[in-house]
Amino acid sequence: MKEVDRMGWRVAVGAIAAVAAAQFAAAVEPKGVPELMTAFDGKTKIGTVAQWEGVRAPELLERFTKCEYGRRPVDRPDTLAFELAEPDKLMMDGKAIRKRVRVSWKGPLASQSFVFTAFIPVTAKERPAPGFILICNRPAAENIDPERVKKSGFWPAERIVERGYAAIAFWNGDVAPDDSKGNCSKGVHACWSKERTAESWGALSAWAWGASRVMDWIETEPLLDAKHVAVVGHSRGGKTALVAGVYDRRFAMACSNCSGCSGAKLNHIALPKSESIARISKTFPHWFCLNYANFAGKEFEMDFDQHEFIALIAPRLVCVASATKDYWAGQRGEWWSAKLASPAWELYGMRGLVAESFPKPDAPQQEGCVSYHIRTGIHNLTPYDWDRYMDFADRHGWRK
Ligand code: GTR
Repeated sequence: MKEVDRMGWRVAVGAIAAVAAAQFAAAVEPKGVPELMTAFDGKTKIGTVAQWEGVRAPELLERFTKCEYGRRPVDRPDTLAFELAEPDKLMMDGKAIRKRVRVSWKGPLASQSFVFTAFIPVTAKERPAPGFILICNRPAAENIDPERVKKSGFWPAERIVERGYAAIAFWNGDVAPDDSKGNCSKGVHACWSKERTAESWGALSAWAWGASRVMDWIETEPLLDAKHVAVVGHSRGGKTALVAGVYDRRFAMACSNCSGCSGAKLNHIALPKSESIARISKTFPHWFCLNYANFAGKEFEMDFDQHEFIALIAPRLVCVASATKDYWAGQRGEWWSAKLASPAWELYGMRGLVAESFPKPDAPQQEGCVSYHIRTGIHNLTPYDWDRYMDFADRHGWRK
């Protein structure tokens, strides 16, 4: 390599590293963020729970439904049914009862079913157990093995049970395929419609709908404490966990791990290394309603943003988590959403994210009703993250 080329190469590498470092280390501030507590009419200020629940939350929910995640044709179908897919089994050295449940439904156009797994601590016989539902977006056989031959840090079921929580999981692809070319024409989408309109529900909404059907079963299961159930997901699953928490108020907590763009990440912040709406709506058009693509390149012009989506979960609990090397998810944007959502909790006399600034790695901010942590490492869901989610539930008395 000629000396001049080598220098050019060094300059280029240096420039890339500098952008990444600046994005993470420097205090990049959001700009022009839509005001959570001002209604879309630009005049009405929201200062009470009644105004929030009567005016602002409904108009925000409608905005996110119409413009981002799409409209569901149905909530709980009348035809919904549960049956044991296998007899119950004592597992994990006698510490957990395993249940395998098939949930089925019939829509106007087709029928469908899927099986999920629940490991319930045996102590639940004395007192119903709180639980965590994982929306698993990684290969099921390796990550949510019901036989526990394959064990993965993505779903440390033994650890979850040991800490007194039920570990429940299903595979997102069993509800609707994660297929960018499929145009939402299979799985649960196909049970209700053959056509996809601008506002039709995308895959994120469909997967979250699946989590709600698991919740329907939990409400029938005496070993489980349906009032203390969290929904957890990573990456596309982390976006889905927020959708589940927003659209189904039975979830007492939503844990959004490394969810990034169209999940926890704020759009009104310049993080050039992170995913954009243009990119996500092109690569994964099936995750959203078709209207979402209209916002490509318009991040700073939008009159709604993801902090407002998180706020819709108030006054329930939310966990947002990032990883130090996960620039694609835009860590500071994830933190800012958690921070800027917090006034919604304050209306209820509670606290949201109690933190003045972006934390150091591995120093969780868990004092209020919104938890944030950034773990050292890459884009992943790990036992460290799970422990923080369970710490937060413990803190809020879930195992009292
Ligand atoms: C990426 C996508 C992200 C994130 C991730 C995942 O390719 O750009 O938005 O969701 O996939 O789900 O693993």
